[in-house]
Amino acid sequence: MPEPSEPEPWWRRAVFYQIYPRSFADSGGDGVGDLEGIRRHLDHLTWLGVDALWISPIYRSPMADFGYDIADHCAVDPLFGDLDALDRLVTDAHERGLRVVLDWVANHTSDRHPWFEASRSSVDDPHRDWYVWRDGRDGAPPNNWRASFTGEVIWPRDADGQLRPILGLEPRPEADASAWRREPRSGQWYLHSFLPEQPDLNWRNPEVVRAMHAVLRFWLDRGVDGFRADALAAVAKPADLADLPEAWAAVPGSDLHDDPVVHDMLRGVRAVLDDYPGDRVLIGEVHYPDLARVLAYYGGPEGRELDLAFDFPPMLDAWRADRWRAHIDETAARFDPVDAWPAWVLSNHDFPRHADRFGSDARARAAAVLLLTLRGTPFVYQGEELGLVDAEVPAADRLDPGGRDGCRAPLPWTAAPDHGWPGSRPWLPFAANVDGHDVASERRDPRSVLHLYRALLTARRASPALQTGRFRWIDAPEPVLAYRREAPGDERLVAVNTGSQAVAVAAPGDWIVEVSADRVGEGARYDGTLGPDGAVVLRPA
Ligand code: TEU
Repeated sequence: MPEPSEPEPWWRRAVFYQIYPRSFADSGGDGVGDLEGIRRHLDHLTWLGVDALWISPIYRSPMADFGYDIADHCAVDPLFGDLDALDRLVTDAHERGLRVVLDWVANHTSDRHPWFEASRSSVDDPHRDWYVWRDGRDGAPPNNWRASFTGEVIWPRDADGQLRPILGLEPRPEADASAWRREPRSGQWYLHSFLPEQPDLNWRNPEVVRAMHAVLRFWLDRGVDGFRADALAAVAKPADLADLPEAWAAVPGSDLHDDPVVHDMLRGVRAVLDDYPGDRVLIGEVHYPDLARVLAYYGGPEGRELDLAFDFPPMLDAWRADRWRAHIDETAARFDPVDAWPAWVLSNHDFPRHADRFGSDARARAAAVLLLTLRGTPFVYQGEELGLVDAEVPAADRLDPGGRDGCRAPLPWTAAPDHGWPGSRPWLPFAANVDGHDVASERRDPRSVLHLYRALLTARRASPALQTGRFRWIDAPEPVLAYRREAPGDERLVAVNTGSQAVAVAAPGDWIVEVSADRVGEGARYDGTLGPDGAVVLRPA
């Protein structure tokens, strides 16, 4: 633990809100969200009570992967606005006390990035070695690695009681699943862990390191508060690029690599951030099923690396108390001894929303109580505060090569037919449960999911115990997760019923219901019973 006199870095107390900019708010009437749209809706975010925004990529991009394919790291795509719009957004957010974190895609660029256009132009080009080029094997790709997005998403299954070891994509037999593409001019192949339009950078080349540090400084100089580093497992490819074992043949290599090269890379990035005042944060997407490997990305004796890494295994698991208890225990057992701080997340722009996965509005409410009261930094994905499920996108209308359109539906601001998206029809349909789940309607209804999130965020902000306090389980029957959060002079008790029967949960002492998932009984004494899918935050009477 830090010395008591040492202030906790801001990001330990913060609640982050992920903005997927295409789908947040549109100021231009073209059906795609933009930076000015975000700026105009900052009041929604301060009213809600979040502390920091992570904005998915806003850089110049041909949009093969909707912005995760960057063609110019230091320009805003015209769809989203321009640098002035970004500056205005950062300034206005800061004036409201909101921090702004940008996405940083390290593993690859767009194939239309000038670096790659130079690299592919000739084997002698100075940029050739900025990317990963190899000769083929008798006309076949250099190794057996597969790219992401070549088939259907595999889900962790409930029935076998185990989290699937890897979440990946099932190859379609007819698809070109290889992570390599042959460039006719030289006859060599380039590596693309994701789409062919996303060639992988070679992080062993010091010029790539220097160029990327300059990119980070460009944004840090403009006042951004840090970065969310994309797809770090993909960066960690072994130097020999050897075949993967046959058992992994169907899994994208980007979900498997774990080479130390990524740790050098992250220590370098950390040094860049540490040149700037104010605890600039580095959040990593380290998509491994194994927490021990994720923890290594916080750094070690050779230096600090990430501040936060998403804790994905619970996100991809079922809504069951025993599973969540095991994940929470494992996270504490690994992270607490080395004072690493977890980042909890239920939904993001890559996976079906948890209101869908967990199967009901009531469960999504209970899950919100859990998310916002665990020890660690929570991330809220835009729209989960409305209780949105995914949009139903007919096969013929699908846009995303990874099949992820559903969770990227535009945020509904009003109950009007255009839901606050005037002008052209939004780029994707609205969520299947949009009726009654828009911001304006939910703001009028104190029992809405939106007001539940606000109440939880208000309670959290007022309670040192909920923000950074100790975590201790209390006895409760099996379908219930019950725990104390404790800081000097402050404590809370949380109980979350993952089952659909009412259950008695004794709380030792005398407690008042501060927040209740269904908003019933708040302010009253806790009576010792949780309803079906019930969840409460209790404060001492
Ligand atoms: O996702 C990368 C990632 O974590 C993969 O493991 C991915 O979830 C897996 O292959 C299953 O599809 C990041 C971004 O979040 C995603 O939107 C981008 O498409 C991807 O990187 C490429 O930049």
